[in-house]
Amino acid sequence: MKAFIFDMDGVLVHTDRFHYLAWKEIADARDIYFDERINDRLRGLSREASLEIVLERYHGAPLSAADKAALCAEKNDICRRYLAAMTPADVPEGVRETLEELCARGCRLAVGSSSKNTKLVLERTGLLDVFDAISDGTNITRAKPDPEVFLKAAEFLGVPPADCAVVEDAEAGIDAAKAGGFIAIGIGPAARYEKTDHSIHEFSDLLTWAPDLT
Ligand code: GL1
Ligand code: MG
Repeated sequence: MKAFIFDMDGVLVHTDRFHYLAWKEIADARDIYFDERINDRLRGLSREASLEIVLERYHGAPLSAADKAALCAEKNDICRRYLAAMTPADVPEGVRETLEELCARGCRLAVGSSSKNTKLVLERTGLLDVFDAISDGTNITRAKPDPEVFLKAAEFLGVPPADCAVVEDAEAGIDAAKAGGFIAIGIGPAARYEKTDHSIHEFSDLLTWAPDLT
């Protein structure tokens, strides 16, 4: 293992809460039933794919592509207000220290996130400089469970997928990692998923998997 590729939302930072609140506001305003269980199905999916799941409970007039684009834009505006208010204090304990230790051991580090707000979040939380490469929703055409976002991250790092571990909290992300030929490490909900190669409970547990390449 020479490199680690991290999903962002739900792994590096708990922005999943902000995505939930934004979708909840969109849904409530239109009498669409939405709860945390439905929200769990959105993990790792693109904004557009998430909307389709939210709309499963929509019973109003048919929506055009332009209506759906407007809903996605409105959700993003709400969400970005939360994301823009983030600070380094929003990085869970142990995350920054673990990333720095992986760096010190000579491991290459990348982010692989479907989010188009990846750079905003990493800037606000002071994590941007820790990574050698960022692959996100702005450089892909197919979101997870397609492996494109991780394959691009590996390409940016110059490390073959078989030598990279992907760290994910979402089943869609574990599926993407396996489809791309990566080692899949699951945390949170993905730690209980049968396709996960290794499960961790704390972010710092990664140090037990990380080689010292120095
Ligand atoms: C999109 C979705 C989010 C989440 C991220 C991936 O982010 O909207 O709910 O699934 O992808 O973690 P964004 O809207 O920031 O592009
Ligand atoms: Mg995630």
